[in-house]
Amino acid sequence: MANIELAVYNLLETFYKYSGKEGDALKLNQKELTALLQQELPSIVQDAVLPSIDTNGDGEVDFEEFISFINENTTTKWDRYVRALLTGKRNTKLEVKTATEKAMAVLIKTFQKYAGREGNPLCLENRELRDLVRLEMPTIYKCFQSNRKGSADILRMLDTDGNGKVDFKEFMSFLAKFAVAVDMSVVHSVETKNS
Ligand SMILES: [Ca+2]
Ligand SMILES: [Ca+2]
Ligand SMILES: [Ca+2]
Repeated sequence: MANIELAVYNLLETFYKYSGKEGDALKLNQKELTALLQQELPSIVQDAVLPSIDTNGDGEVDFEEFISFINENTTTKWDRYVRALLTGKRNTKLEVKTATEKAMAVLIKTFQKYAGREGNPLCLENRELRDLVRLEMPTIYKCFQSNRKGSADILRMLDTDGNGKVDFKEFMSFLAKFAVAVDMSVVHSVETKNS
């Protein structure tokens, strides 16, 4: 499977592995969240408490809240990674001890791989973006194709500040929306069928 899509599926899988342990199977309670953070995200703040992730304040963490937490932390990792690269530090490795850390590293490395081909090495220009979506997110690419949309439409959709290129932050917000859409179509369609 394509890198980016695989990373998104890994994040989904991790979330439901922990949310299914007790109580509401589609949400993480404090205990499940703590277990997930300790076992899957040792490189991220360990004192991340539920209220800071639970943005709708219902006392639990749903997939959408989880993915914005991942989005924020992956962007922080990217900033740190780029700063280290720019200052010529040798130690620019990303932590990849768990499947979740690996998924985050894949997002960073894949973005960097395509962004570095031409123009600004920290942003995806039109052609780079098209290739990334075509090869690493084929499901989205097919969607655009069947709606007769071209690479300019892909760029317009991701480039929220309209400067003609896609930075890591814009890429991650798109990815978070994609992850939530996958969650809706995969997990919640099963839920409706069963009820
Ligand atoms: Ca919540
Ligand atoms: Ca570029
Ligand atoms: Ca932009």
